[in-house]
Amino acid sequence: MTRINPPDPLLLPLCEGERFVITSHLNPDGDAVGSSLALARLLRRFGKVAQVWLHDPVPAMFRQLAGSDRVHVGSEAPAGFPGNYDAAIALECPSLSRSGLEEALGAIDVLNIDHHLGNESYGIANWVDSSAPALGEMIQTLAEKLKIPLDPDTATCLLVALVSDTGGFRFSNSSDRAFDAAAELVRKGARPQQISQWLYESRTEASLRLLQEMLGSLELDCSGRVGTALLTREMFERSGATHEDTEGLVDFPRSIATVEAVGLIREIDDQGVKVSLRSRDRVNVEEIARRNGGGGHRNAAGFRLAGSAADARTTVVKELTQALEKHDAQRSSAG
Ligand SMILES: [Mn+2]
Repeated sequence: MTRINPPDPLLLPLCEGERFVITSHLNPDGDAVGSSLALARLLRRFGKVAQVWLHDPVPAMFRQLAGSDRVHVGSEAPAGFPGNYDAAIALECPSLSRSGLEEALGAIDVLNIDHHLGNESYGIANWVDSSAPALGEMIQTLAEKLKIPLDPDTATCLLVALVSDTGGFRFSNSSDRAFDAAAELVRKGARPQQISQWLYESRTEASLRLLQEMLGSLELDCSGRVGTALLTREMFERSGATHEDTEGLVDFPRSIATVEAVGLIREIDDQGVKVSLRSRDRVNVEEIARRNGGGGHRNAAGFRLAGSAADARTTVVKELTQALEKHDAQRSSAG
């Protein structure tokens, strides 16, 4: 069920507090980075002190965003934390552990803003709206509510959030609400062409070389409905690619017309692999990931497996084929 709460529970702590730490989840994506930077800018405009603190670095494609160079990165707290701060604001963290900073944040009041299903309402104030197309859209609503005007840099951060989470307005969350929000951000000075370039045309050469290697390993099973591919350590060596260069590679197998579920298997070390799963439609890959000790969303999830990449591929093909068969059975029984 969709829970829609107004931002009201947050207004009092936001107005009363003077100094805030803003954080988001591990491996921050465009929504996490864009929303954090935008909220920091808005709070400063509102006369507050705001420091963004992320466990993991801001990915290169978002480093053009205003304020990204002022993000405090790592598990060590920024100077003066927690004593000099009134509260922390967690964005996009269904549980506080998703921030990677759970222990440190235990020392301070936390305000929780999220749009994920299953948010654990761990804050002293919680605003969770699972119908929001991106967390950025909720920050935009908050700005309106607090009557803080959007400058072009803040609008740009928020449009990055929205474009990222909707996959460039292609995913099912590309609602009228998403387009309304985007129109307002463009009116406030955000430039979609610039953002597209950062998000979709800023790959490194090594990333494309790695893609070439990965595509060489592509296999289709289950009448072309299951696609699997490998990223071995040799591929990283040959292409000169790093972890950051793998961003978005898993989407390529899914772009084949017949493919409904994808498993990308990346060698971590001699001991094991990391599996990234993607699916279309109602095929639930989160179930598979959870059963294997991982997690994620219905259409995007991941987990780790011990053993070789070849063994992992056999397991992944079997799991995805079973998930598709289950999906087929549900569809036929639903008529
Ligand atoms: Mn999001």
